[in-house]
Amino acid sequence: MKSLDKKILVTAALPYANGKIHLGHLAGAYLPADIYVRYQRSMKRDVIFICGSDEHGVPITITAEKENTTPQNVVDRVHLQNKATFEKCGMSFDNYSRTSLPLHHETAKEFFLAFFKNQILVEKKEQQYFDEKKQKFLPDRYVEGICPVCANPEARGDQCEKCGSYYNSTELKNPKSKLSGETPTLRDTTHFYFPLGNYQKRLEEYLKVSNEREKWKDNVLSACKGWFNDVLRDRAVTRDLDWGVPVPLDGYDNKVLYVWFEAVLGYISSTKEWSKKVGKENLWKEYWHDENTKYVAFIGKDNIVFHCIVFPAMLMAWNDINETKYVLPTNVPANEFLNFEGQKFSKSKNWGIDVDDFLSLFPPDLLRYSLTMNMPEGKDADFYWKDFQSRVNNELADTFGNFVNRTFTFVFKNFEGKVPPVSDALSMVDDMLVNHLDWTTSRSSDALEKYSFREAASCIMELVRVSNKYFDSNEPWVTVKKNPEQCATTLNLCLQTIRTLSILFEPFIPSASQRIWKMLNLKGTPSEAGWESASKRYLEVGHILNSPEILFIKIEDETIEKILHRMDQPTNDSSTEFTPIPSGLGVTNQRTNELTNKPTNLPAAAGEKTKITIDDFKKIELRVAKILSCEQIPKSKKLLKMKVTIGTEERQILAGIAEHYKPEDLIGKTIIVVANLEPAKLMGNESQGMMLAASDDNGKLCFVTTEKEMQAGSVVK
Ligand code: B3M
Ligand code: ZN
Repeated sequence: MKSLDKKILVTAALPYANGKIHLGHLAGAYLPADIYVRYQRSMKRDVIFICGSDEHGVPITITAEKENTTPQNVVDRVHLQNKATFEKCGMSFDNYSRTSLPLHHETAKEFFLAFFKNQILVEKKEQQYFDEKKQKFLPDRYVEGICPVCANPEARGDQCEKCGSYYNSTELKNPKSKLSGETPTLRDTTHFYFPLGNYQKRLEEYLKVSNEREKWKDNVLSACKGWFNDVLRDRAVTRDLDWGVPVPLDGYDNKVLYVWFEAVLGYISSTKEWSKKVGKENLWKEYWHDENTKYVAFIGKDNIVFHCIVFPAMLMAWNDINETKYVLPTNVPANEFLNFEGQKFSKSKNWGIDVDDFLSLFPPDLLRYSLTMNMPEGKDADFYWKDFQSRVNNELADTFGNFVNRTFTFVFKNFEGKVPPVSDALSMVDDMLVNHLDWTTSRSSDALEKYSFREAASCIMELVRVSNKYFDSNEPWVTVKKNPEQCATTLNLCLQTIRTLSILFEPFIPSASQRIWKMLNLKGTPSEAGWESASKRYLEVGHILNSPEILFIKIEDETIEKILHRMDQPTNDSSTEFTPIPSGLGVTNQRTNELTNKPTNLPAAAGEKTKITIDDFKKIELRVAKILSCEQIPKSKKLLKMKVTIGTEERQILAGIAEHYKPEDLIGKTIIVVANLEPAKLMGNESQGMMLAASDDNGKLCFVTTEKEMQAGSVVK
């Protein structure tokens, strides 16, 4: 283990605030980044961990259009949702910012203007697809068509997901507007371009030198080589859109900076925000403007070109024209993809599981551990529920949990719950265990320094296996009578090993580690004790322990079978099964007449029902609620069961909207509920309230929400 004085800046890709974080995102960028940062903190190094929501770009405006709301509403909701998800799974960001903040806009504009004034950018007149019906330009994903390279019929305007090629949307065959479905026309427009080619030589040199200083991952190097095989083309840094960072020049209304141009600068603005929050406004400069800073950017493989080529080139361009220089990434340890049960995660195909849903079933440590052991470090990997179950049961519960539990149980039974004395003369077997503590600490450290997270975790789990063998071969249940001194030594060393494991496992399974720390009755946290103290035998003889608790509960076959069974269920269910709808006041399910396009589901006239007084109305307690979790009720095609918070308490509410919403699309949503309705039982489940909804022209039930984000529990009147 070498000491390191320099500052460490760690960033993790800013997820788009248009959808939930799934297991693939976690395994690709966030989990490795978090493990790395936690390890560096345990090494007592000066490290900061920066992330935030990427709140601009076409994916977000498209989501807003789909949801018939504004991009701001989408990002407000998803930002909070993703931030909460990350917290739940233990991501220890120092700052989680948002690119819609003025601070970020200023940062992005500053870069753009510096490039513009120094004539780095090139303005080009060009033709761009335009939707005549909607009177809008169609940048990026707003156009779909046939891929010019592989003929994929569903290629997007800027990139083909099938073959990975990037191209100009005018190269697409049979283009269609995503807004209207019509064939777009071509219109003149102007855009600013960043001349990436001018930096190609220096970029190649930068990668070569960086890789010599600290080995870069082969998958990253080969992706970059692929880019360098061609001459790097100029890249447009503006778009005809009204959502994003406005181009800060007169006469460029309705143009914004291209999301990738400004999103990478989000790392800088998020660090600035962190500086402000900790009350040291200039602190961010000590990380970004010090050439000795070690800057590690964690990303998934689809972001490689932006982080290894585009972003460094932008920083080079800035550094060429400014006194204050930015540090370039020291390493970009991108992971490959994680697939789910043999297929790509896909929102549109409803394939995969997001982190929130996962955490409603299992605790975060189980997820963190299984994803680490199966991390797509060098090549794609697959998440299988059965693998997950066997890792949890065999490794966490039967191996690790068992070692901790048998040691504590034995110490409580035979040594009054105190750390037993250790003999001065250790046996060879004792020595081997003690040496293994040292060896594991330094080997896992080496693995983490080179971003080999699987190797590090496997090496620590190997120590658990060695410790279990040590316990078995020493037979303390025999020596307790025949050789009490030896028995005490065995248990002392087992407890010391548990302390070691608590420190070494902390970056991977922080909450289990902290619970062990508490069982050991130690002050502070494993990380505060520090990695370098891990192999030291710091538990004092006679130290009083806390009683043991079960660390990991095994996952039953039945639980996994149920999950697998649910995955097999078709999502589009055309059955006519009717379940009473405990949601929606006066809602019918009549369909629209598609020929006349007239809404046919409205009641004849409003106010037909018996008049009620304001006092009657006041009897109904309407509250703003937030959906915390949501699932389909087995065997029911219509009913969804959700847990909502109404501020002061959580309620279970059943709603007959399964044909209109997927459970995962409802989590995090703000709804209105009748909070004082008599509880009712539907298909064996209690519903403690009713959700308000209305039918649209097509008979689709839409839940009622508030115009702006509000606190759960607010009274609706
Ligand atoms: N938002 C793409 C993604 O979520 C993009 C990353 C930005 S990193 C500056 O994968
Ligand atoms: Zn293609």
